[in-house]
Amino acid sequence: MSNSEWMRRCLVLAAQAQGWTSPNPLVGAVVLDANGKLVSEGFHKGPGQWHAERDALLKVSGAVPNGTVFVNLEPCCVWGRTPPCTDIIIEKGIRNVYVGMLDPDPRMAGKGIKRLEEAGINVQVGLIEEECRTLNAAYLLAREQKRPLVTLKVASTLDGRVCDTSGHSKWITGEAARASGQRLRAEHDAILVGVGTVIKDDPQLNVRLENEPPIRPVILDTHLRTPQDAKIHTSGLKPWFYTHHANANGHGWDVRTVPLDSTGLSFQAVLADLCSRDVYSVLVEGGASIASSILQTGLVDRLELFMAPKFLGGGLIWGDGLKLPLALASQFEIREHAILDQDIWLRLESKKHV
Ligand code: AOF
Ligand code: ZN
Repeated sequence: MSNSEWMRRCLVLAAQAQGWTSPNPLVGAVVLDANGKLVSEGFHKGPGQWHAERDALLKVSGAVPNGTVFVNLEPCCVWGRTPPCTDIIIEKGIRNVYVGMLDPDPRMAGKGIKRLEEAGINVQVGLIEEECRTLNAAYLLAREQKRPLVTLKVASTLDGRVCDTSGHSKWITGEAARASGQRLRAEHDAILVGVGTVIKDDPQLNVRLENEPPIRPVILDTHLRTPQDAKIHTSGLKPWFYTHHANANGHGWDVRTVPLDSTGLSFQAVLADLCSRDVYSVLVEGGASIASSILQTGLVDRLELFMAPKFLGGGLIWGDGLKLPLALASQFEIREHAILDQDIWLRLESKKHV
């Protein structure tokens, strides 16, 4: 296998913990012996658990003299919840370390590399770096821009309708598309909807797959209109509310006040607050109006579009009212696509990112 292929293997290993590691990054590691033969693999499973390099190296009894380690993120060099990975790499007699990308965490940011080099290890930084950045896009945004990754999920008809003229939106897409929606929830730290969706659909906003990480419901509720008996209060993690209502703590709910801007509650302020609470990825679901106001902010990093081969000719259109000139209209690039039963699935990414 080539060096790039070993690094790609690290990404595959790391991705197994998708949804479980936040606020930590997704990291995988591969260990080769002096002859280039695979001796061990590992990955980081979540906060407090071994980092990828330690997970892989602890599976090897004894040293790996002149061995090689591949890891998609710079090894850490300080004590956090676990000991520094640079220590075990040095102790095990490793000679070469291939690092996918530097860790923007200020405690590392090149210091991990320096520590290894001072110990006489050959270190190469930057291998399939774009792919490494994409896997950890949420971690990187949080560290570098102090905001979570924002994914907008939309289920629509061919003509972009998210409900019919009577407001009915329940069965736009089929079973397979809905299952993908559940998977998306499992991969994000929080799910965000507007109060309109809570009142209209009374959703549970939880993950209904087995052995999947929980998701934090976040409700944008300017006037605190969420009903006391809404299902989100009981279906999983305690919801977090953002409001501009004066009497924010009247119900004993978890409510924070944010300022208003031209689109309603300041989405920027909500994102900054979520990031400070270790929410590094947000799935925005539900509500044609929330889709419009969030697109307006230009802060959508990913778009997950599920389109049913149905035509309504009436009903709400997502993003309606934005009225962008054509020059500003193409903000996204298609990254992945598939047909799920009868529905079209597109994963798009903002051109501004990765
Ligand atoms: C690595 N390999 O697998 C991970 C790294 O306090 P802790 O132990 O949870 O450490 C968290 C920090 O360690 C995190 O912010 C990031 O800088 C680094 N994570 N580093 O070499 C890993 N998970
Ligand atoms: Zn580490």
